[in-house]
Amino acid sequence: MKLSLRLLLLLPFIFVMVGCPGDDSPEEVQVRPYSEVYAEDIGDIEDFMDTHFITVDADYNVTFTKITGSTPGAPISGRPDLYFKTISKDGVDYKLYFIKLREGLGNNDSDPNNDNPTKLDSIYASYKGYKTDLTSFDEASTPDWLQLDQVIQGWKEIFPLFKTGASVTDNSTGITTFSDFGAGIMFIPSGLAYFNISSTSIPSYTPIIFNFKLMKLRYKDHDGDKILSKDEYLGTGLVSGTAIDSDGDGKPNYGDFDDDNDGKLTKEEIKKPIITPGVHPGWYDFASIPVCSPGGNGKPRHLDSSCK
Ligand SMILES: [Ca+2]
Ligand SMILES: [Ca+2]
Ligand SMILES: [Ca+2]
Repeated sequence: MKLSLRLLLLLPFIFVMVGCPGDDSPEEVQVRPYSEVYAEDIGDIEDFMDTHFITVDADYNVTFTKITGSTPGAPISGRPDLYFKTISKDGVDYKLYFIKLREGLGNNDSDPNNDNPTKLDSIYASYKGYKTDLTSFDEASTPDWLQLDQVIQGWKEIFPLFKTGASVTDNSTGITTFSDFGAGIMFIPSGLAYFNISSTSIPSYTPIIFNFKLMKLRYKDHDGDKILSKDEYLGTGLVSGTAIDSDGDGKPNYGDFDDDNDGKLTKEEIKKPIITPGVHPGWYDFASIPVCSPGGNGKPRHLDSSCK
């Protein structure tokens, strides 16, 4: 758990400092160009997918095997459940490949809008990470809670495409059994992972592979205004999008205590909970927050600075 969290935290430094032989002063090592590294990474990933196959057991545990004369198999690159998502970042259009072994059926509360995490939320997931030589650098064989706003970008992009499952806890043993969870594999170029950051288990500029299972999620409320961050970030319930900054002060709504900059805190502008049965119990239903009327501009009252 501790190792997993430490590995997945992406530290925002740009230069690594190394000692120079015969000189006590550190030397700055220039970071390699993103496009140059990506060309190598995607070559490694696509070569891996052409030369390996996977086997998946009944509980969605994955084994990777190199295709040889004695271990024949259908390459990953030909699988019908292989997809990719394009991520434009640092001047590179990254191809982020993933396999949907099972999208996940969601929890069993009949609400389809609370089964996918967003890139801001907490997930309860098991996973195993590999380099393309199939050495494993990290594993959580039983699920851990992880915060998607604090992990590598590859995870932020892929987990929202999957759904959680259902869980049942045996009260006598305390053992929880999961079913119908999302399960997949992602192939991450280093520019969407650790890039120039080097650790003992992952050298800099290393593309990495994870297989994973998404068991549960917790939607977060970063600014404590009782509107879930996913609704403040996206507004429309989509799984990808741009952070909304209603008052244009540089703080996105999910981290702004006063979204319309009218001097009243968002949580005070919405006086009382508006709860639709079955929809995020205990939280405001974003779609039901009233507009200011008469005289308002049709926006929810906490986003309408003319609403006093
Ligand atoms: Ca909030
Ligand atoms: Ca703002
Ligand atoms: Ca306000």
